[in-house]
Amino acid sequence: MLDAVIVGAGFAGMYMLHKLRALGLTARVFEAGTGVGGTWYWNRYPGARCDVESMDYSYSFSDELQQEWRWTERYAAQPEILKYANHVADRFDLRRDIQLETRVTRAVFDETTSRWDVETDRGDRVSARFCVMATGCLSDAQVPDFEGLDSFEGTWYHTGRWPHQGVDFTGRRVGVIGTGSSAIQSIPIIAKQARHLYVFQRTPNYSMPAQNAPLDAEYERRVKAAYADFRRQARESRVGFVTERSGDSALAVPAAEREREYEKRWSRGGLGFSAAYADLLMSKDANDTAADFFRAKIRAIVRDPAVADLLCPTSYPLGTKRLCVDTGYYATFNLDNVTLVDVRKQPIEVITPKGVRTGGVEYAVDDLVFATGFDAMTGALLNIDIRGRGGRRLDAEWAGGPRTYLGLTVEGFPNLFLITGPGSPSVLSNMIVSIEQHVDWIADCMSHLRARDLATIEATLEAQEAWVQHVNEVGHMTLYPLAPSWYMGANIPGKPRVFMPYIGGVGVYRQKCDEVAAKDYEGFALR
Ligand code: N01
Repeated sequence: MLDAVIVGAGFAGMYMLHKLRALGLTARVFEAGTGVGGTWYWNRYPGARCDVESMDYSYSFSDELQQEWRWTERYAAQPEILKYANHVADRFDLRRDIQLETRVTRAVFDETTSRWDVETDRGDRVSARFCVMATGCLSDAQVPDFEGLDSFEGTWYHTGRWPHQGVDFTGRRVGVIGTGSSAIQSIPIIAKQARHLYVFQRTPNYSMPAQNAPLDAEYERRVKAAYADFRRQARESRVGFVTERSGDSALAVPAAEREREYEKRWSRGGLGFSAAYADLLMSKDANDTAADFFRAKIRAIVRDPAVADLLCPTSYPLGTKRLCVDTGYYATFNLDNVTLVDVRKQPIEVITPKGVRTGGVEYAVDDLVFATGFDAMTGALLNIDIRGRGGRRLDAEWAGGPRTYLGLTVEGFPNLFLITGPGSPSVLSNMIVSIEQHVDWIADCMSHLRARDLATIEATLEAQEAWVQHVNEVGHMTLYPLAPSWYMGANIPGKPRVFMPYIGGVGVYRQKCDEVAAKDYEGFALR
């Protein structure tokens, strides 16, 4: 009889476990992988690197941890982040409550006991008062249903399920399908190894140079000397890290000044570009100024004008699909051994035993890399058969898109918590900041129930409907819905088109969650 089951041992599940132990609660974590680390355990593709800076993308809950850990680069690479996750697991003795290689398949709320009955693919059956989904927003890797893939005689990979021993593409002909963040990071490295690389692009992306570098020791010292304040500012910020944010309209400044601002941000690198002007994600005209700047950059880097043209995004505003961050991406298309294949006009027809056919042409490859993304935000949750009161099924409740209260809870599913669920800032933020906020809130909520001797907490339908509407309204005040992005569910055939994350900002959202708790969990039924 456990107090809590936690699904997933990524950054969310590990911190949740640590926090529950501190409350004196018993918990078991089930994790499908052979190790901890979540995203950073699975995504081992060449070039995998965080696009939030190391000093920001790390836990803040332990000052000893944040003081003692030393990042080597401005943007940490996947192996280093995975090492950090393992360090945390050891340092806080988490492993004894983490059961690896175990996938949760079913979670059913029993109304007679007010407990969750949880089943796994290993035959475990456990009963817990609380069920916490720390399943990740981008963990359900997707390989499109291409005809002929079974017949392919080479080897194929998905970036999000990369072999642990790595892959050496030296001397091989490789095809990469997709040009999102994962592709954009891996393509420059694969191109250096491969005899020939074919990049199959359906939609070009806007990508910023990372301008990665060894971590500046003086910067590290300054941050560590005032880490508490640094973290506070991140928590109060819009996106979970502090970036120079302008309050001006892009259209209110002279073109030359705007150019200088964009140029400054381009040289600085990273995700801060969209904060250059207050209306870049609100006004199409403002956005066009930034998109034009990007297209000019692409044309200046890529020598072949026809290739440059293909690489220039034109069909959606900058930033409305996740902005990418790269090292040498566009310049890779100047290499003789790299060919960009447009699969927009002529989609991939079939995977043949020898390669990929599109537009009547067969591109022969030895290896295929699917950088085709994830069933984001809802995929991993709905892969579990989750049933609430009266046998209500989560997949049926969400048939028209996810519906949550605060992105944390679902009406009809008492004592079920989602960490960084749809309807919370999650993927629009520094994930670790959002994870810590949710874990702290959930732990406080559990303490509250204990102190008041209450069995369950459940969102009311009224509060949930109002929240869903609010999330939608603010989403639709922005340009985001103009892009067929995974934020909108548009990358998965048949998935409802709903803007899933909450764009109100990390600081504002935290305040709302705190207010709800302070008002005796307003919008919830406590029983
Ligand atoms: O996946 P994606 P990702 N035929 O969905 C293409 C985070 N992340 O793994 O745009 C041809 O972005 C698809 O084309 P289109 C980050 O939040 C972070 O790259 O749908 N192409 C697209 O180009 C990111 O946004 C980091 O037309 C097909 C690509 O596959 C998120 O994870 C690094 C296709 C999928 O791109 C997901 O990124 C990596 C088809 N049938 C990831 N189906 C960092 O921190 C799909 N595509 C740096």
